[in-house]
Amino acid sequence: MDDKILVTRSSMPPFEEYCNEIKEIWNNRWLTNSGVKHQQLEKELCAFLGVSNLALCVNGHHALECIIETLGLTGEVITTPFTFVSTTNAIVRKGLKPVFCDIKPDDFTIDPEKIEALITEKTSAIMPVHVYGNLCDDDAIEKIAAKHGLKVIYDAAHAFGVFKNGKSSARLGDASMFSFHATKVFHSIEGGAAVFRDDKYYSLLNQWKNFGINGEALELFGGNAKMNEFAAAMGLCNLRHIEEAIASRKEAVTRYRERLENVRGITLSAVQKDVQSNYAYFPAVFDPEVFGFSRNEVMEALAEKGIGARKYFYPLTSSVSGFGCDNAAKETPVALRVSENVLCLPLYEGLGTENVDRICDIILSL
Ligand code: T4K
Repeated sequence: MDDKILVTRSSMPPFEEYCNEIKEIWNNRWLTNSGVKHQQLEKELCAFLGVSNLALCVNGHHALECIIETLGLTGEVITTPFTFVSTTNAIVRKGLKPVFCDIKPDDFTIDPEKIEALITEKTSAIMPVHVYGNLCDDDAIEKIAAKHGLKVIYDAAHAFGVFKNGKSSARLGDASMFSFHATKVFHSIEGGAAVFRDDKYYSLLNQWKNFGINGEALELFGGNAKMNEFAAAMGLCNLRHIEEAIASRKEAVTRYRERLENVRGITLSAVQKDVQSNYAYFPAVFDPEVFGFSRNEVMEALAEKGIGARKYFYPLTSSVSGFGCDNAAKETPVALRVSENVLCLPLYEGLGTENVDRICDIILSL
């Protein structure tokens, strides 16, 4: 058993495998700007995700900003406040207004039944989040988007390697953003990617991520969001081990469910039918009235024993001052309730059932 358990722990390839992967970079001294590792990783990720285009970026956040720029979004974007603050920040930083929609209580993704009431003549897109790797109700969302002529951009930061009836999460919507941060199921230390339904956007995104440069022409006010070769090399190594990583996470999640599924006052995320999960996070919602302890008390009890659970996601991103959405939390009551009661329990490759049992023993002996 591990002494100290944090909410997650980066998966690492064998040390020699990474050293071997970076040898070529060392020798050719080509360290960034679409080098050989970058090109190879884009190709391998396209094959893994079943897509025809994928642009690597320095991180998921900048991939999302570049997608917004590439698609030329304007005005208002309907999204949820129950996410990592990056989603909302990207919208605001690109000069758009986030309009917050509530989430479903069972899987914490955007509630499609509440979207249409939020559409105005200024709405240009819907940006749902596949939170914890739970897939949004894409059929319902895309029907609404088609009816109103809106783009759909998924924040798929948590959904790498998730498939629905064999179809990859990367093939939903007009575009998807993935995060390859060190804390994710698949990582390249820092990193991210943009995927488009329409291949024509791939080269435009590459322009946005590289100062707007197109040959000798300077056509856009782009920034710098390029992935370097050492990050791409880490991605290549980790991709070889992705099945093992997911299988190990699945073992831990299965054990958590066996121990916590039927406990009164604890609600676990619904298991989605037809979805092959990546087991990215393990959220548990504690009802203090029924369970007898609040999630803060559970978190403190775990912390006393060296176990770091985290409040992903608290507070709601709509509560950030300056967004001009002061009442938003009241307008998304489900998101507010989940945010105030949810705790993500430790989950990572190699956590093991013994550690899961130790965590559950602490929770269940409160
Ligand atoms: N959209 C969504 C829905 C997201 O969740 C995220 C990122 C994004 C967009 C943006 O994608 P990126 O631009 O990041 O690619 C972490 C991550 O930094 C962030 O990537 C992630 N979401 C968010 C949910 O979690 P913190 O502030 O909680 O990370 P930190 O440093 O407290 O680390 C958490 C635990 O992870 C540590 O206790 C130990 C472990 N860890 C951490 C690091 C940095 C490792 O094992 N290795 C490491 O290198 O934000």
